[in-house]
Amino acid sequence: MKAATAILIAGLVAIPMAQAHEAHKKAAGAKPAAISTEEKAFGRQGDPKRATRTIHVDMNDTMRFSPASLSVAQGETVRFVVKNSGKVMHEFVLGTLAELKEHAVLMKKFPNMEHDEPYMAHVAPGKSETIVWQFSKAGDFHYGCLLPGHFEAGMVGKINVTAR
Ligand SMILES: [Cu+2]
Repeated sequence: MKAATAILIAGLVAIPMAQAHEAHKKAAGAKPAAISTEEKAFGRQGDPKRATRTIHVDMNDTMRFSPASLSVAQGETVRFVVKNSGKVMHEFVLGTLAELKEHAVLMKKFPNMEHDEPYMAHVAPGKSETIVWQFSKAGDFHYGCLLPGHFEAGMVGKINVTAR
């Protein structure tokens, strides 16, 4: 009886997670050519034609981003060219610190979680990926590598968006 209850509870917990994962996958499958108008707390997808600045970010197996902090002006559209100089997979995910922390915990529970959003770049060893982001809101935001253990090891950087 107890075991049955435990299974039932496990099932109830697992379902919303699975659904969240499916939503992630759907978004990844249909990568739209159109630029998303979705406003996040840390900005919105940028139009590559409007990028006024290119920032190169390097990732390596010491679990660090270089540079580890950036400053941009509110409204600025930035092209991030993210290079993985390491021998293992890394990723560059923009967000608020709270969102990144939350996501890192989820990644630990579901290490095979696959997703793609305009604010993240998954970069294979030796490769570079580009994302374009518009920092429409002022504040302190972050970028992190959410692969299991990387964020916790200190793979996180800070972006200060100065108000206009
Ligand atoms: Cu990493």
